[in-house]
Amino acid sequence: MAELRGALIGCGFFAVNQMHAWRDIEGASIVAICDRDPERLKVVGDQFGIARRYVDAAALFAGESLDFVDIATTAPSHRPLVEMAAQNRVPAICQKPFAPSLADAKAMVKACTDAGVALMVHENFRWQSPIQAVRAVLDSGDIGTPFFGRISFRSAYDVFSGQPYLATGKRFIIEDLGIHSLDIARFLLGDVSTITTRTARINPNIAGEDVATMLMDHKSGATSVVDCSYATKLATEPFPQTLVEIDGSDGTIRLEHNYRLTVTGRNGTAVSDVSPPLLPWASRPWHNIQESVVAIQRHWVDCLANKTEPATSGADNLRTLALVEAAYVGAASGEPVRLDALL
Ligand code: NAD
Ligand code: 89Y
Repeated sequence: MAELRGALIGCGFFAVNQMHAWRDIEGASIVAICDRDPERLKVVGDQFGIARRYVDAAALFAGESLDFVDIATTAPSHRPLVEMAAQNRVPAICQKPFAPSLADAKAMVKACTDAGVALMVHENFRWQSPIQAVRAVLDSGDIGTPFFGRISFRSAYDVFSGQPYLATGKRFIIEDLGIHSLDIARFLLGDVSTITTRTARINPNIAGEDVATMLMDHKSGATSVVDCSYATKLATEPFPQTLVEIDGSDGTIRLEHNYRLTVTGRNGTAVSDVSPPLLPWASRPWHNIQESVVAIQRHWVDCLANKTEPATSGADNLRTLALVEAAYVGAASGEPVRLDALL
């Protein structure tokens, strides 16, 4: 198969990981980049040796013949950029959060469906190797049918120095980080019928909530708790580890600090180390996330080659984004929110 020609739009904080990952992946390469900030364009262009540079996305689409575009900007620009990709018949990857509202996200899915182009949300946390290890245990049947789950992310890591916009939005942790935890809950326990949410803001220097606790009824009958916090000071800072507890009819799964996986099943208890590899360009503690970027982008190339729908397609991600919307509605009202009414 000829190498796929991709372009990256948005050369900011996280895009550097995506550029490193593209260099690791066979079958695709980034031939052009775009950022409305000339400084960011120069930094990333020089770092990765990309000569074809654009400050305007419309000019990028007009000037390049592309097999896909990788949109790594923040949420406000996602809808216009995805719609521009659809108009130009170019398959698109879009960073999370998919859109500022579910209505925007639905319009983006429709635009790509109508244009007949693939759309994948860069929802990478489910691609982390420790989370994939938990999924593999569930698939093995060793713990039987899951009836309870807890997906937990508690930290006091300073995310604001790298991503200052996170401190200024009315919405913070559910939209930024909890969105990943909610997606992991769907990945492990299936779709959700009802969510009940409580939030708090502990850090006085930010605008949004930095603590959220969500109780969910899954359509399978399982119950889960998704809890996340950026106000939790621990003896050992676990960022960016997601901890998982699953109880099943025949056993349990525990993914604990330092990627220790304990499975108690029909055949007794097994403990293993499911630490992600430290890729040559990666740096701790981000290596867990960085490895998942390679995995999701490789999946995208496979999907384009085989004409299959990505696991985190735009259509799939509507269900994760609906959980985010429902969580904010429920946090404001104090009431449980049914998901079917939103989708
Ligand atoms: P950033 O602000 O550092 O970078 C965004 C870049 O996009 C900026 O350089 C900006 O100039 C550019 N840009 C914005 N609108 C544009 C437009 N219309 N055309 C061209 N360029 C445009 O942001 P970031 O921290 O890199 O975050 C980007 C996205 O990645 C966010 O949605 C964030 O939530 C997400 N993110 C994802 C993960 C993950 O693990 N999946 C981790 C961190 C951030
Ligand atoms: O933006 C967030 C994400 O997606 O992963 C971690 C993060 O960078 C900060 O919460």
